[in-house]
Amino acid sequence: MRRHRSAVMLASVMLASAAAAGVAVADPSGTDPGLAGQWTAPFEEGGATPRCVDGPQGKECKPVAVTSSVLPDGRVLYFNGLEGMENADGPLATQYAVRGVNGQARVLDLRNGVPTWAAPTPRDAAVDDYSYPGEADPFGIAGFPGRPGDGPAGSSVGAVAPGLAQRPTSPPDDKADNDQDLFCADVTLLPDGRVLAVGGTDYYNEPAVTDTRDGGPADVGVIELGGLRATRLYDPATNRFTAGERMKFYRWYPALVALPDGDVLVAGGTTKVIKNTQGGQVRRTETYDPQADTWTENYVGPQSETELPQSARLNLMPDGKVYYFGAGHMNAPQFGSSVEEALYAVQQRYDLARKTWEIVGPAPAGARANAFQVMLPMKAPYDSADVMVFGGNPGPNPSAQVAVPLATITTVHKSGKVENRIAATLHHARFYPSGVLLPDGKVVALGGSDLDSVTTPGMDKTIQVPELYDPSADTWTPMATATRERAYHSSAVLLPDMRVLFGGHSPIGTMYGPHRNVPTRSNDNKDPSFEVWSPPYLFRGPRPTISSAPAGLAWGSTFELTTPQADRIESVALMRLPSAQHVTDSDQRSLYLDYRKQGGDRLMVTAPPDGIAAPPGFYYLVVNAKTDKGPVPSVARIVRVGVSPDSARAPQPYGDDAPPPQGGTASTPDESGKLAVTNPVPDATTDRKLRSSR
Ligand SMILES: [Cu+2]
Repeated sequence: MRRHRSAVMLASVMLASAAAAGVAVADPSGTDPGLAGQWTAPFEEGGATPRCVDGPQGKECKPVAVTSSVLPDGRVLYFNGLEGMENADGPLATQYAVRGVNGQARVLDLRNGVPTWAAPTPRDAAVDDYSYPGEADPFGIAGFPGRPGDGPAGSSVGAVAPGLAQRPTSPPDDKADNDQDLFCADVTLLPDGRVLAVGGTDYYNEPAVTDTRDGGPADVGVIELGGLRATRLYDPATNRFTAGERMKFYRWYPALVALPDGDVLVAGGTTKVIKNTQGGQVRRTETYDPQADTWTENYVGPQSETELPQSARLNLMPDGKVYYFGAGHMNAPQFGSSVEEALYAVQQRYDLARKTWEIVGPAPAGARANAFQVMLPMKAPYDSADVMVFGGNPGPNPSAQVAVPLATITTVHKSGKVENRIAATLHHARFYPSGVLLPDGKVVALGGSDLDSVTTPGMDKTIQVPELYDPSADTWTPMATATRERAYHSSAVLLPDMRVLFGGHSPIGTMYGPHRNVPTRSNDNKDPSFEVWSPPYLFRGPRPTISSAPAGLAWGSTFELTTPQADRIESVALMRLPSAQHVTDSDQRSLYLDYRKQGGDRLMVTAPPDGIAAPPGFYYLVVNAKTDKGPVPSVARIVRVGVSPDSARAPQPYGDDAPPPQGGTASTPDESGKLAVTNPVPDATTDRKLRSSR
């Protein structure tokens, strides 16, 4: 404990100096696309049409990209968060559990240069009834300590009275249209190309005194957000969500990691968010086998349990272990606090074979609330990897209100040796930023805001200037300013044309009431639009092209890649298709492959050796050509990495000279707020009628 406290003190000193350094730097003009890149105009589903229409549950608004996954065919699956919050006209604590509804998903297609949208079936991914069939709880609204592994309470009760503790803390049965919200689910792309979404939210008032949708005079109650055991699978081939086997534990904001054998690990998450009786998060991990559709609880003893923050940022590292580096969601005192949250400030690793956790040492800047984490590119033989954590606000709960411009890098070697260092300070402090790994090895930091917008929503100011991190020089360079304010609940992903799709913004209503813009602070309204950034490397002349590459790369094999620019190629990058749950994307990884020139158009390229370097699944294959201004990347071919080769030609969903998307339009930035404020919520009579007719 003593050791831990001194680490935290050291961290605060470093944070203070980092913040001071960040203030002095001016913003760029960002006018030269060759230096700062270039943004498209914002575009959204339906174009510049009203964001919200009247529906059975009140205002139905266009979904926002809180979470985005690139599919193997090059389209993008995204889904909303905090759906229905536009209908609040009073305190969210009593209203949102009644007026909130399941978030919707959409598929965005940019392959032909003009944005188009499709809705999956069902559009809110409500494929199972995830709410627990409200059993009588002897402890009343306080809830009952859950099963062993569910927080310190569950595990300690389980140790002395195993029978008593087997009953999970259970959300009661309530409104059917908001007990399967995708909000807070983590996502990963499976080796077979389906998207796995795990966890989610069930909203209910507990206690619920009266509510307007059941004909009551007002919404009176106290909100609860229950985690879900949900396993949802989206298949791009059928455009459908289906239900997988449920997890053993309820998890709100869990963390997923793709494993070397194609399985997926889930860790952490909360059973009940507001009136948590467990003293912490779910402490056990589970492993999903996508082929068998089964979850296995990983438990061999107390060392199989640990305390992690919600949405813990995790990465599979070169020693084959899954690491926690000190970053996760940490906000108000209540949303996910833990009696053991000192553990949030130490680096931990999980041994997949032994199923045990181990403390590695103090995180370099203590607990990092709401920071982004990204693994930097690896080079063959992939025996060490750097992970950068940037932005956020000092944790643990209750986290500091003010965001910091701090970046740290942790190196993990194959031997298990771990080294930490402080990286260059960002130009802007960023709460809830996004980070996207680019094919030239740089990382772009996007969005976020200056204050913790969970604790003081609506009071923060968005950072619209992206910054580019160059790992070889350890520098951050401001880029062209984005058009829209995208902070809390936005997401960014690398597209197959090596541009960056940046979308969404879904804040909590101002100070937990209706959305209202506070002068000089950010636009507090939801934004369903996207914009696309063309990085500076697209302004360096003609792009190289890949004429052919095999569709399937077997680990450890050598394959032939042909490109007319073979003489000018300076690197071959393999980048995993991104799946960004806002502020975390454990899938992002980039490998520079060894290759040799064979004469003519041919390069002989060596695939990664195994699933530790490259977990099985879909990757962008990109060649970078040399210019005197720096590398210029090709458009990606999409390849599948794993046990088996596939000599079919790798598909390329975007054309070689794909221009940025054009022709889309978007509604005005504050439109959903105007609607929320000027339109009354549906009255109870109308609402009941609509509900009974469904
Ligand atoms: Cu969130």
